[in-house]
Amino acid sequence: MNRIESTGSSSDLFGPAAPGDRLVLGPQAAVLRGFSFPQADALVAAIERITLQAPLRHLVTPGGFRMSVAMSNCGKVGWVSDRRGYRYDPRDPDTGLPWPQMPAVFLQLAREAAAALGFSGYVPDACLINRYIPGARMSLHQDRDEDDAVAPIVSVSLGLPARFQFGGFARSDPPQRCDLLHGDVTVWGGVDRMRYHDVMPLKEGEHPLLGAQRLNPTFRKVF
Ligand code: MD3
Ligand code: FE
Repeated sequence: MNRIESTGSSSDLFGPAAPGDRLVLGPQAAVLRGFSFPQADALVAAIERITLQAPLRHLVTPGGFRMSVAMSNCGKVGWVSDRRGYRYDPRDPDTGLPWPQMPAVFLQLAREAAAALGFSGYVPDACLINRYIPGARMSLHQDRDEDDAVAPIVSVSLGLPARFQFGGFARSDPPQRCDLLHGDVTVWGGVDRMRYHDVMPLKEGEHPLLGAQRLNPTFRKVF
């Protein structure tokens, strides 16, 4: 098995994306290639169930822009945005209902991926589910709405590939790039937790399991 242990000294990291590869992005951040591939069908089925109760929707930023990524959540709290700001909310503002429970297959995968980077006993409170269609993007940001700034964010890529860029701790730090493929899991914790990152506009395509979309459940320890 080909294990990439690059520390990312060049600005573009396109390691061969074979299942089992580990693309090292920082001391406490890596892409685990194909880590969720065995569970992909179960993950997609769980997302379908969750989004029946809590439909994917385009949130509005505090600045008044409609996000191109559609979002939903499961877990104790969910990430939401509106004109008042960003926050974690125990209820879905669209329905007034609690968010759907985090499925066991989500918890297990997040725990195993976090453990692979040395974060043992990871129990996320929230899972933000992102859906990209061609053209959708996520602009440069840090994830700083969680009280726990050390516990990792674990992110699963399903469906069409996405060009992901991750920078440093200042907005202007030059980013490195990598493509996130179906089945890949990324883990970002500790010293890498506050890196700036963005996702380039999704390219057109047709994925055998998911069609013209990318689904990206991202696990967070909020409290
Ligand atoms: C680096 N999602 O939901 S996943 C997000 O692919 C988000 O949809 C992207 O950024 C997506 O906030 C990126 C990879 C990822 C997730 C969280 C991170 C990278 C991260 C947190 C800190 C640094
Ligand atoms: Fe993010």
